Amino acid sequence: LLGVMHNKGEVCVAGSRVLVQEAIYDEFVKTLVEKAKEWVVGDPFHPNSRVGPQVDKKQYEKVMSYIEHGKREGATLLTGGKPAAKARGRVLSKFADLIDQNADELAGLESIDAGKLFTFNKMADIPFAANLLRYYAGAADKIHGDVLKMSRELHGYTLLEPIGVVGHIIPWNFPCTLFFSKVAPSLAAGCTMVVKPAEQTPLSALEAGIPDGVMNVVVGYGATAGAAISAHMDVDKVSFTGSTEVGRKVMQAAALSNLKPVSLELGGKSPVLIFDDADVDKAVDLALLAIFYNKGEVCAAGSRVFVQEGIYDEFVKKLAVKAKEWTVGDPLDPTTRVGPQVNKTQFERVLSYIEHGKREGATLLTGGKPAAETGFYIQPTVFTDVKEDMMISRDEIFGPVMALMKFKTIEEGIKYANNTKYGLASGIVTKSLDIANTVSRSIKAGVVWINCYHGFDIDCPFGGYKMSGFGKDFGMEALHKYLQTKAVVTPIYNSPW
Ligand code: TXE
Repeated sequence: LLGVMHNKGEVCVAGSRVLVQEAIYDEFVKTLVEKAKEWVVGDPFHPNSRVGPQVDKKQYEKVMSYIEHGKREGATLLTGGKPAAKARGRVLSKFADLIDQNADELAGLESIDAGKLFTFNKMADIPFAANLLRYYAGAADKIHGDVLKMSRELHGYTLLEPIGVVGHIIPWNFPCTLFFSKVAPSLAAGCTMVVKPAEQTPLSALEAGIPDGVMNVVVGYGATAGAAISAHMDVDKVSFTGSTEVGRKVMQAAALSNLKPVSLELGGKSPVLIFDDADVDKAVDLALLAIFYNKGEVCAAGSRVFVQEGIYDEFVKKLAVKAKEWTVGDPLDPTTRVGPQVNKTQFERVLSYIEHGKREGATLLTGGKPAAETGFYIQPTVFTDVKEDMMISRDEIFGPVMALMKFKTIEEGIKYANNTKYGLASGIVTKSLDIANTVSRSIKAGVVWINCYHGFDIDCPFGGYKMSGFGKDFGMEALHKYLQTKAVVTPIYNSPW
C-alpha cells in the first residue's frame, strides 16, 4: 500500500504493479481490502489524511480515465472506484447476463426438479428472472430518503438504510423466478441474505453463485433449516412464500425471537368472474389458462370460476371441448401443456380433493383421474354444480382442478368471489367498463386482472389481502420491504432543540 499510495501515487518509482505468489494471494487480497481503508483521503493540511488530492484537474481526469479503462477491460474493482450502490447495480446486471447465457441449463433444471414445461421455462420464467435482476440493478443507486418539511425550526431528512440480514424462504412451484423476486430487490437494497430454496427444488438456486458472504444458499427441510431462519436472533427480516399454515409458523417464530418483520406470500383460492357480455370463446381460453397453467401449481391460480347465467350453458359446452387441448405429458416435450405434479405428496393431495369433490356431489365435467400409469400426471379436471361450502370450493388444491359455478347478478358474483378466507388474485371478463370498474373496486384481492389472467409484470406489485398474506413482491414496493427509514434531525439555528 505504501508503495503505491505514498504521495497519492504521484511518484516516479510508485509500486503500481504488485505481483503476489499464489500461495498467499487470497490472504493478501483479504488483508489488502481491510488495510486500504486506513489510507484516508482528505485535506493535505489535516494530520489524519494519508492521501491528498491529485495535483490538478488534468492529472485527476487522467487517473479517473485509467480507472474507467480498467473496468471496461474487465479488471475487478477491489476497492475505490464509484460509490457502492453503483457497484451493486453492476453486480446485478452481470448476474442477469449470466442467467441469459445459461438459460438452457436453468430451464432444464426447473423441468427436472419441478416437472415444469421446458419451453415455458426458457421463454418466460428464466428471462423473467434475468429481467428482475436488471430492474433492481437500475434501482440500486436511486434509493434515497426525503427532505422533510418540519413544523419547527429544524432541518429533517430521512435515510433509507438496508434492513440487514434477510432470510428468504422459497417454495417449489416457481423456483427460479421466486428466488430472484426476493434476492434481486434485497441485493439492490444493500442487504446480505440467507436463502432457503424448497427441499423439492433446490437446483436452480444452487447454480447461482454470487460473491462470498453476501448471498448464502442453505438447502434443507422446512422444519429444520426454514424454522432456524425464522427463529434466528441475527436475521433481521424474513420474506416467505409458501402455505398459509407455514406462514403462520414463520410469523410466530419471528414474534417469539427478535420480533423481526415478516412478509408473507401465501396461498389463494382466486375467483374468475365471467359476465354475460363476454366473448365466450375467449373467456373459456382465459379460464383454462387461469387454472391449468403450470399444472395448477400457482398461488394465483384461478381455481373458482363463476359464469353469469346468460352464457353459462354455452360456456360449459365449449369448456368441455377446449379442456382437451390441455395435453398432459413429458415437460421436456414442446407439445405438452400440463406436466406432472411436483411430487407424490402433491399428486395424492390433488387426487384426494378430486375424490372429495365427487363425494360432495359436484359433477365431473372433464378429467378426474391420473393421466398415466406411472409418474405424477393428473388429467385437467373441471367440476360443475359446485356449492360454496364444498371443500373443492374452499381449500387451495394447488393442482389442475377447476370449480365452476353459476351466478345471476353482479352483486351476487361479487359476493361469491369474496366468500373465501384468501385474497391473492382475481380475474374479470367483461366488455363493460362499468362492470369492470365496479367489480375491481369491490373484490378483496391483491390483484384484479381484467380480460386477462396471470398478467404478471416486474413493475406490478404482487401480494395478498386477507389470509393470502401481506407485503408485495415485484415493483418498487418490493425494494422497500428490504429498507428501513431513519430520520435525521438537526436545528437550523444553533439552539439545543
Ligand atoms: O408448502 P410449505 P408445501 C401451498 C399449496 C401446497 C401447500 C403445501 O397449497 O399444496 O402449500 O406445499 C418451507 N419454518 N403452497 O408443503 O411447507 C419449505 O421448506 C420455515 C402455496 O410444499 O409452505 C419451503 O421452502 N419454513 C405456495 C417453503 O417453506 C418452512 C407455494 C414452502 O413450503 C417450515 C407452495 C417451517 N416450519 C405451496 N416448513 C405459494 N404461495 O405459491 C416448511 N417450510
